[in-house]
Amino acid sequence: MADLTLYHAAPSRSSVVRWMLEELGEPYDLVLLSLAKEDQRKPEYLAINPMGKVPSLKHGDAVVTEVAAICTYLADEFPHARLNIPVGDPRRGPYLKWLFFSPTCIEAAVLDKAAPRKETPRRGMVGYGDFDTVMDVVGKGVAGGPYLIGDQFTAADVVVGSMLRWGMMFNLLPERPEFRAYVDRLEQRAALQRATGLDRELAAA
Ligand SMILES: N[C@@H](CCC(=O)N[C@@H](CS)C(=O)NCC(=O)O)C(=O)O
Repeated sequence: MADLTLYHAAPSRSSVVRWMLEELGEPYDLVLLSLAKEDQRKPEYLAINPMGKVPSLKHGDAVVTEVAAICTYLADEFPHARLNIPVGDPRRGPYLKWLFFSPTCIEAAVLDKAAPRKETPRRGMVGYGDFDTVMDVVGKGVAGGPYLIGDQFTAADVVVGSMLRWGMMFNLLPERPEFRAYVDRLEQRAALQRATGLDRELAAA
């Protein structure tokens, strides 16, 4: 039995963590949940994640939930993989910014655009401001590169990259050339190809 267990449904947001685990190269076990059968609402799973959502990760006795938190945690716990930016490194600020920016700004902006609210809230009330500003900020972030933190591929690329990849796949994001070039770069990674292939097999089973 591996020390790491991912509670997973394929494909879903837990696929992001699967990619992260493949990047780490650490052994992990999977517990598969069927969202269609509402396994995520069963008491035994709610005891792990009371939100009734995947992913969840168990590492020994520790439980971590929320995609970005799990990726940040894994990168710090397994620093040999060089997917984190350690405390004391001046690049840690921008690194953490991108890890938080993805769920709080990119995902929120994309989902609000896909399912607009009846009344548009004041820009000042909305954490992400407005959709176009979010897209411009991410566009600048990925334009240099090759990664968000320059030459080093990090957990932030797994989180932000997954969001852009998924958003373009479902036409929820504009197909900007800088987004496309960045996602194409990420898709060359063996770990992402492995995770995607394994998830395809699971989804087809
Ligand atoms: N904020 C959560 C979102 C997780 C989430 O919404 N997961 C979806 C799958 S993509 C889910 O579990 N849906 C099942 C449900 O809500 O019943 C995270 O980042 O981990």
